[in-house]
Amino acid sequence: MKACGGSYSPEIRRKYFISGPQWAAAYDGSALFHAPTRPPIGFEEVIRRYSEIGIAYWSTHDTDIIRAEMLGGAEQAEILGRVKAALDNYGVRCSMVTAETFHHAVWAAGPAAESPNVREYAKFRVCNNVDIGHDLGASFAVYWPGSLGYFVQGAVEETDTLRWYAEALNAACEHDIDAARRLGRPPLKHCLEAKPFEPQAEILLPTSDAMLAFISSGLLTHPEMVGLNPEYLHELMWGAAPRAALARALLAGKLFHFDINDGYRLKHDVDIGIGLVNPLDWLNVLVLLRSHNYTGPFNLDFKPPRTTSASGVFEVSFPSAVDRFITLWEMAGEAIADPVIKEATDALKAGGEYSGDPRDVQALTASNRELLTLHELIAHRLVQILLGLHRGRVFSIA
Ligand code: 3MF
Ligand code: MG
Ligand code: MG
Repeated sequence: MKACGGSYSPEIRRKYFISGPQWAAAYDGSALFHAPTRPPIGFEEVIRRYSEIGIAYWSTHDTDIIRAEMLGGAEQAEILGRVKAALDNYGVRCSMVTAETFHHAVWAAGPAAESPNVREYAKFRVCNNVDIGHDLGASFAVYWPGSLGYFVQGAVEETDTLRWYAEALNAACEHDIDAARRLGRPPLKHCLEAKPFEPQAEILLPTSDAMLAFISSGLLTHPEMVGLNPEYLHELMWGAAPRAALARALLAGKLFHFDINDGYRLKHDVDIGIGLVNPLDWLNVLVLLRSHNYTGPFNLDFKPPRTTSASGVFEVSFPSAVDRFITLWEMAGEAIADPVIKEATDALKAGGEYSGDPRDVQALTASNRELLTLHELIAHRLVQILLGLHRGRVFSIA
């Protein structure tokens, strides 16, 4: 990392609303067909290492820190006490909490299963998650309904399942309204996170757009409290343009939280660190978010590769991901202020000069013909900014 250069200091890194998930740092390299390559690590160590790097916020699933059997009991209070002590000690803040409703065997038929007992338990889990969030000082609760779907066709009635899922979210929001009032804190922002497939074969809310429709379906009692936590790769996975998905969320006023990572189209969820696969697309995503004054968290939801060692997770994975984010964010600022892009964009918006018959289709086409070449020029300029060529750098030819 020293040889690479281009690192930011922990003080600079702390200026950004970047959060490090407990599960990302604790990911041991295991997967279907893959045995772990790294030893287990607890929250105290993760929070300490995030603090050293300059990652100012931490996020967690309930079961990343508390075993399922212990949730809601005396052990939960004891563990949360230790989490708060670690956060205070290392100057890190908890930004987001999320209930795990996909991994445990109880969720084999999902968090909105036919069984009323399982659905009651799901309500307990999301309400308990709200309590954990307030206790740790978080502002966001995230829901990834990974097992809301099926493997085989016809066994699940989709409209029932979606209604039951809404009931759990309604329980969380109503519980939050009471908790917030009691504690004198603002209610949490409740954020839905979509993924098109994985772990189920078919997912009932596969995209951020499906979730926007669900939020305004009339099934939620507090749709104003519920927004989105899009994940960059989850949109790319189904073949979408993540930037366009984010634009739709922005227009709906629902871009609350953002999981940042990278990967490939139409493949599974490889969760690679931001900017290692699609740096140009990432630059463009951040141009959009900067120009719309997005102020929510950037949550580092990637998985350090199995080839990275336990020390490499904190020496390379996290600092390099943070530094690529900061670089791309600042570069996005340059792109927004770039005089060439600005002049080209202004010219496009002014349109071709023409004062003849407004329905003369040939003349209208001709008046814009030269101007539209600027689309390609803007794309070239963005690549120049990405590669540093806008500052006049050229490559020598032998
Ligand atoms: C799965 C994910 C999840 C969610 C997490 C937060 C483990 O692909 O992205 O990370 O982000 O459950 O709700
Ligand atoms: Mg995610
Ligand atoms: Mg993911």
